[in-house]
Amino acid sequence: MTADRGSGRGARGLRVPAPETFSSRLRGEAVAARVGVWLAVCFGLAFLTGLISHYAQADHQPVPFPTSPSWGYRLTQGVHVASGTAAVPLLLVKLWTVYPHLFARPGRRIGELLRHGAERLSIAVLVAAAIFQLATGLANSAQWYPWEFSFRSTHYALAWVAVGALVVHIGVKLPAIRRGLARGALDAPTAPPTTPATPASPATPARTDGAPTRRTLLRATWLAAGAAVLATAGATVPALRRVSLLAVRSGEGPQGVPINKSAEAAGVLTSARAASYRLELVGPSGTRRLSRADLEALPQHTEELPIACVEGWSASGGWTGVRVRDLLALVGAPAASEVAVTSLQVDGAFAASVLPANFVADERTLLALALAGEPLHIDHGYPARIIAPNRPGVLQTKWVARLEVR
Ligand SMILES: Nc1nc2c(c(=O)[nH]1)N[C@H]1C(S)=C(S)[C@@H](COP(=O)(O)O)O[C@H]1N2
Ligand SMILES: [Mo]
Repeated sequence: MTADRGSGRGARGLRVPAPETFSSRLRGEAVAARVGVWLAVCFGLAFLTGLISHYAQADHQPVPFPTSPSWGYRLTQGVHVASGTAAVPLLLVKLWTVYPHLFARPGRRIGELLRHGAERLSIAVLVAAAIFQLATGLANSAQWYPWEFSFRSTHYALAWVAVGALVVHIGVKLPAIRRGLARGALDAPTAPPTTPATPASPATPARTDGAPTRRTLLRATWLAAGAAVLATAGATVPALRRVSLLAVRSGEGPQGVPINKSAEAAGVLTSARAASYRLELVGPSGTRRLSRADLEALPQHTEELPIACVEGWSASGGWTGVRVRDLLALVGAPAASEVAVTSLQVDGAFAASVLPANFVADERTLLALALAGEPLHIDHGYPARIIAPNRPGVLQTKWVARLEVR
């Protein structure tokens, strides 16, 4: 390494650090590879469960999303948010471990410059997409939307970018990953990232003073990731509720189920309580209008089903109401019909949804009138709401005004 490449002066005489300036022996391939493996696991899990969630909300499903198990979406979305949360401390440690590479200068040869530039660009895409995914996902689970774009489509598109860049990155770094994971790499004295690891020599201990070792750094990293998951997982795992200080939604809420949007926020306080409320049923044999008393007079069924919000929280409840398929029979429609659901809520992205035919045919799909043995709380969708098994929370439409067979 020549002196002029080791460090240099920028255009304005600013001293630009060289990778060698960063002397912490904690950095290097051993830590980067180990943290990287877990980052890849987290991003892989988040990607797969994200695809499931996206498909469950898609308008056109070539293969219908299944209604069983009823807790399936609750599980996959819980894993989605937990893996994304765990990835936050992992990504921070990983970036700290490798950022001195930012200051590496390539040689002057055109081939070297091009290779260096291409590698830099792919890393920039990966890091930007990863930070974007974690930041928007975290903000979303905290119900904070400081942006104008559509969360779902943007988070979905960038997921492909992040995973694509990740696959390229793993491919390019495979030799470094192998070296980093090799036995002894953790204890090697210092493994300058750009040269092959020097074999660990027992005569040269990694630790010369009271400074933390790589093992300590890794342990702290796993602890931080675990703590991040525990601090939020209570939003879906009842047993963890008391340790989940950061969980956005706990078990609180009327009738034991949290609330995302109140009747007041949805602007339905008056319409939902109006004595003139009628559920409009539209089917092949015409239109019927049913009051809440009419609905209560129909055969009632109780199902234990979760509300599983895309934001990661979920809660199970005992819902009582009329089977949607029984309602369709009143207007001459077969049980396996697609149904458009409209809320009393006048606007808002969740004011309408579609029940696919297999969901309508499932006898657990209810127009719920009661929760936990009491009439629905107005914030849970009084006078009537949709509750179906294995369905994303956003589609469990509250304050239902109309069911139309398509
Ligand atoms: N009309 C209407 N229905 C809605 C919503 C809404 O904003 N408006 N929010 C949905 C979302 S995002 C979730 S997670 C569930 C929450 O139901 P809960 O408040 O009864 O727990 O309702 C769904 N139904
Ligand atoms: Mo939700």
